[in-house]
Amino acid sequence: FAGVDLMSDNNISSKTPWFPRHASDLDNCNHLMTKYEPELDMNHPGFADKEYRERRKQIAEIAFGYKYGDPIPSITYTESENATWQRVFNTVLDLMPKHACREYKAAFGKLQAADIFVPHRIPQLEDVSNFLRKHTGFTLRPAAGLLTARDFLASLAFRVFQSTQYVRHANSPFHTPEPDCIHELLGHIPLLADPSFAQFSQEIGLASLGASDSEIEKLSTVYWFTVEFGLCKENQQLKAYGAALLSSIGELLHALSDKPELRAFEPASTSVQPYQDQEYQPIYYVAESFEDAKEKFRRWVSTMSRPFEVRFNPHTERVEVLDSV
Ligand code: NLE
Ligand code: FE2
Repeated sequence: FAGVDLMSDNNISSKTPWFPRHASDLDNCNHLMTKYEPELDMNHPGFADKEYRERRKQIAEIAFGYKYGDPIPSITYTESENATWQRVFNTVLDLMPKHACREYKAAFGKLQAADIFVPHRIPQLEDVSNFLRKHTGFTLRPAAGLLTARDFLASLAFRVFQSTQYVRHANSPFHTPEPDCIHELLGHIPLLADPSFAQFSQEIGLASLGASDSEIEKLSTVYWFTVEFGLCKENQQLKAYGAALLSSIGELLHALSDKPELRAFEPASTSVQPYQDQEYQPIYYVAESFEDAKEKFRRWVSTMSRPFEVRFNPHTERVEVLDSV
């Protein structure tokens, strides 16, 4: 049928980096980048806070112990953690009507209606995962911290989003360089409930499977400037859809001010733009729409060098490898 052959495993060259073939293989995709660990980074607001570091360790253990199919253990958040959430949540409520893209606002409303997004308590990942499953088939896995790009992107191929569960330090509620559950929840979750955006996220993931290190670098740069820091147009107006903008009032206002440089999203150039992850971005990329971003992304991905194609079979949660034709 149509010149497509399922390849046997032997046909993948021995030079192809290992990649997960089934959602349960993601149990092996939890390698951490160590650069932001509060233990190791002197600039981290939690560096000198022993209690905070203990709490982080305790919550990280949940992620390390997690296996495919387990329900995500719930966490009893402290009063102070819930208060941090509430501070950020209220800024999102204020800014979202004017500055967030329409898909974000629609999903945010559904999360409120489902009683998952409320001001006074941090949502539990298990409830969020069940919500997403109903809307786009995405589910969550707990992650202990910032993962390597290869592991993180691979999970997206299975419509699995690796989510941290700890909370940012109470001293830096409005901007943190590392992901935390407030960023995941207020930044990523609403759009993962949007079908078009979910598809875009999965396609970045599929493109990453078995890719070379330099291709992973390009794909994670595209991810950075779209899923994390993307701006889009809506009736000639600029709106935010990037998760790191929507979870940080500080950076959102910066992005929409006249300070940064704005460029049109064009995967070939966006994917090689160097970036830093400590301060606000000096450059943002503007997409015409999710559909347009997807189209451009597809065209660009087809120029990548991988000698095979992949497709995800949702019935078996398996990635099938196809000989490219
Ligand atoms: N800067 C974001 C925030 O403060 O919510 C987190 C970025 C994670 C890549
Ligand atoms: Fe993120």
